[in-house]
Amino acid sequence: MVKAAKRPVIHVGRGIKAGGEKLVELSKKLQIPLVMTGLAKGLIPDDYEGNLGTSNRAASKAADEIMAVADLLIVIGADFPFAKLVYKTHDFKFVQVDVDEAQFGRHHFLDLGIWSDATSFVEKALDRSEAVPASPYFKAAAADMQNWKEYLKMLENQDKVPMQVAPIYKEINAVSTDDAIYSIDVGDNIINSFRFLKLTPKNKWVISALFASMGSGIPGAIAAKLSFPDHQVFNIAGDGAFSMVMQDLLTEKKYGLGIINVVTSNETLNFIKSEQDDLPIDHHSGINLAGQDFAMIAKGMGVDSVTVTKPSDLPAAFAKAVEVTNAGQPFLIDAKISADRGLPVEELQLKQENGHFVETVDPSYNSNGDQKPVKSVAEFFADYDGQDLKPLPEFFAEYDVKA
Ligand SMILES: Cc1ncc(C[n+]2csc(CCOP(=O)(O)OP(=O)(O)O)c2C)c(N)n1
Ligand SMILES: [Mg+2]
Repeated sequence: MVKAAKRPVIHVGRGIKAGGEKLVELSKKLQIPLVMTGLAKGLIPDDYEGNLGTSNRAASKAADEIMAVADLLIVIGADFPFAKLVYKTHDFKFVQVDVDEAQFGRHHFLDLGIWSDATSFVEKALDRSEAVPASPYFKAAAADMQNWKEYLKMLENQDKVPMQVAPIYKEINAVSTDDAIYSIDVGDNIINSFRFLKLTPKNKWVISALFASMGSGIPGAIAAKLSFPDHQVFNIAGDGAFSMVMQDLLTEKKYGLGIINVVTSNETLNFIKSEQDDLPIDHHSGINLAGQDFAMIAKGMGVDSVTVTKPSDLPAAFAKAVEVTNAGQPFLIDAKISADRGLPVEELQLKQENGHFVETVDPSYNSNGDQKPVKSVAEFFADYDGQDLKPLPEFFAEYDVKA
């Protein structure tokens, strides 16, 4: 099946655990790009050129595009909760490698089921396969991801005021120890942590992946600090999610838990606002939040804190956070950010036309007219400062990949 495929993709889940490096070897050997489920983030090195990131909404552009053109999907050790959206877009052959045979065919019609744990399968596949020459398809996929990475880097270095979220993640990455633990609350921080947070197998992180329960940030961070007192621990939460559980800052204080609390305050339930952007409704509903002074609230509970409104103030704020938390006390950074929508890569669609692929924006995008109407993919990218982003078909043309 691999030999017959023109555009194979491996979709890997957290079943790969300690086998990430081996999977990279297999991906290179067979020239098959990797897409991860969210929970596999960190298990495959971010700097591997064939790692295209995560797919669906909390996603990278390259992963969504490659999934949309795949003609063979090999799912290894994954139980992808958004399979019904992503796997249903078009026909491809479907191979599932799973340690639990009862899961076979759960998310897609099965062409082949392989009953194995992920790493053993990868080891055997390495052993029994022949290397293929460098493929234009793989090169185009890697170039597409490189283009996306450059876009993210540009966003991290933007110094816009009101502040955007990317510079905050840049600073979190900069002060993080190599075994830091992150508790990511539900909302835009899921999308943004998948895009910006640097994770390796040494890091631990907790996220409410399946039920998406807002308010999981502080409890996750408290659990992390109590379980791993010697590790640096972050709680990263939106203002809506943080407000639901902020009374437990007092718990952090009472038990001397050196947690760095980062609140991304945009006065909006922004994750939901973005969904409403694409619904045919006249106006947004129930998404506005009143602004609050989280730094003052924290101080009222005896927790040291700072408010940040511009990127140039981030380094000092995080330096203070590190100093205070290293001394065994919690700290809070109230980062006032804009409620701009992040580039909704899930709106990109690809279809085959006369031997090549055409990329368009889903017609339901911006149904309620809140964003500017877009006539082309280039305009769509430009609305998110992505003037230098290129659609996947351009890379296919560059590397002479036939549909
Ligand atoms: C308990 C709960 N209520 C509602 C939701 C639906 N929901 C998902 S994200 C979100 C908004 C999150 O807003 P905020 O914490 O301010 O983060 P932002 O997206 O603005 O960064 C909502 C209401 C949820 N996931 N969990
Ligand atoms: Mg918010």
